[in-house]
Amino acid sequence: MKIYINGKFYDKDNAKVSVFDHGLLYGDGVFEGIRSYKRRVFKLKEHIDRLYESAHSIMLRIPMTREAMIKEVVRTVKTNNLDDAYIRLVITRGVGDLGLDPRKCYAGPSIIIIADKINLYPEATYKKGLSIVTVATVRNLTEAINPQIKSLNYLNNILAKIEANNAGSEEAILLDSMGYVAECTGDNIFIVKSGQLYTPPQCMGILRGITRDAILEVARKAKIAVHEHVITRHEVYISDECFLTGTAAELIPVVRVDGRQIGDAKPGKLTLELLKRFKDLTKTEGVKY
Ligand code: PXG
Repeated sequence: MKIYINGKFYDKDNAKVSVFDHGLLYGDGVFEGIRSYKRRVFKLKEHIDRLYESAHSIMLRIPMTREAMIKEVVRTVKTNNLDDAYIRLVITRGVGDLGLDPRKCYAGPSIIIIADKINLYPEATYKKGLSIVTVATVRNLTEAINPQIKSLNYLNNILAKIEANNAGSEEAILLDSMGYVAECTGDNIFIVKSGQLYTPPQCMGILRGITRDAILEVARKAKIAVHEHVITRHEVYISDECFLTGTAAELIPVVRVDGRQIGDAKPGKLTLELLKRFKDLTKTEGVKY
């Protein structure tokens, strides 16, 4: 495995950053998780745009154009000779001192690209569906750390994941401070009711997932009515189908929420239809290498 750090490739054992890097000291930085399918990097431009928007929001200037970054991502998957890959792109504030002042990170950002494989859940879970729980940890407040910023500080999500794990579950639903459904720890959430698709809107304090947008895109093309609308837990409980979307998990059915059975406790018909259409999209969309 060859890992890209600031323009050079290193073996896994030698791919290192300083203990003074503010990405490590403070979680000061941004990242993206990207997938490639059959030598096509899926929605690469969208991921790079989101990365630069996250960076802009935290006033981290990435010392490379978006076009050059796209080339470096492609160069990294090519170098690793992977047909299907999970790509982790990490930009940290870089090396500073032990104070948190980002102005003192004189060396500038560290750019890291890792291309590897990832299997978030075993195949059986995709067939059976997930059982998930709502957790007490509220999603980060938009006015504090906007969930749209895909920052290196993921403690909000990790705490929710720990709560879910403690309750014997693989995934958590986080609510916003008003009690509405926001999203999961690394995925967006969808429900189906009477043949129509619902997902919380971007303004709800969620990460606007690229897989979420791709599902909305294929659903609209399939003439399925889609609503970006606030959702309560009650609406999740009485939904016909439920599923989660994310780059790592792709599209995973949910069959139980807080002990309530969803539909007939099997991956739903529309869920499986959308999964098929999503898979088809991954075959045709993306930057080739
Ligand atoms: N919400 C949050 C909070 C996320 O972190 C998504 C939604 C889905 O977004 P995309 O663009 O991937 O459709 C994410 C994705 C993991 C993992 O291991 C997930 C993410 C990042 C890193 C790891 O599941 N983020």
